Amino acid sequence: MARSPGRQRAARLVFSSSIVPADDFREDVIAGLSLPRKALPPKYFYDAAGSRLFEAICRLKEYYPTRSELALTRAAIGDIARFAGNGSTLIEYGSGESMKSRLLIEALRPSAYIPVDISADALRQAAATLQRLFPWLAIHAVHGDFSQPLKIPMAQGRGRRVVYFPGSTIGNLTPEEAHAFLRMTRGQVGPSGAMLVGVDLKKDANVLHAAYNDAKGVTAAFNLNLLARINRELGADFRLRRFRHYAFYNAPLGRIEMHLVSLAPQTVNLGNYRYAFEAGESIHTENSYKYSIGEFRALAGSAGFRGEKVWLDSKGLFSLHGLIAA
Ligand code: SAH
Ligand code: AVI
Repeated sequence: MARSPGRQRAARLVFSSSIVPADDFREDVIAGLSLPRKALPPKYFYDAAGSRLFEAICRLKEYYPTRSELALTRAAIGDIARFAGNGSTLIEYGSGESMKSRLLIEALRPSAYIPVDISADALRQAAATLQRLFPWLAIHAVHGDFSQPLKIPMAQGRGRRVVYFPGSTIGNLTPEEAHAFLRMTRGQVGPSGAMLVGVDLKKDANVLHAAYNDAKGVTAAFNLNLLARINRELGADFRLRRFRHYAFYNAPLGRIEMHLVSLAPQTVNLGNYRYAFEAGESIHTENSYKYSIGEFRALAGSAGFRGEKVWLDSKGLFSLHGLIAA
């Protein structure tokens, strides 16, 4: 007897969380603000408000990475699907709204799709939308943090394992962290596995500067939301008007740096902790590394992958690397 569509959906979408809502956020904020050069981990941008702001960034005219990666994926989807293999188990890290994944799911018809994201709200919404769009697809959404060793529920899937990591989220890791992450995924996909990684390319610093300093101030709001989140969740008393978004391309290190700069001498309280800021002192909130094709292939090679394919958009702004286990 045929199952009702409602029951079918319920059976095919599983949500699990490997994040213990512990004091990690508080501890990381205290540790970061206690450094001689204050810094906060970018993974904390993504509460519900931060995920919405990031989605707004993706639609800005200055923010070319999303448009470029979508265009190159559409243009090369047949080749990308052949590379990854039909019926694979598709694991996506930092899946967010799973926009690009839709193209892959249509073309690959994976045996299971396992999106992993630290933002529970974005993940739930994306998984529900995908389940409506692809009722045949087994989805196991994992609320998790990929900067730590993570167990992925592979049992649902069959076929080759393919890790998808679009958006150049790998650029938000230091090269050392990216190396550790690639080693972890190499272990997860095994000797016959593959990986598809979206990587933003080095380019004219003016183009980069505009992408992280948009005219509407959405990137500034995304950056400042980190302080708003610390106020909301940890009861700190950051005065947002006393900090300004600052982003620039650090050419020697090949990365965009985002900072929040204190506009005046001030102190900020978080529980029993008190942090003094000088005028002009900054909190370093994000790096976004840009890699040439050769640089990224060397990094992937050092972690046990071989660069087999690379696809570019027509303007040569963004790359998608097809890696296979070496
Ligand atoms: N893949 C999407 C979204 C990129 S934004 C795209 O290409 O447009 C980065 C995504 O990674 C966000 O959804 C964010 O919540 C998630 N993320 C950032 N750090 C993370 C971490 N440490 N663990 C898991 N997810 C993380
Ligand atoms: C998610 N990540 C790749 C974005 C980037 O471009 O580094 C985050 C972002 N930060 C500012 N704008 C977008």
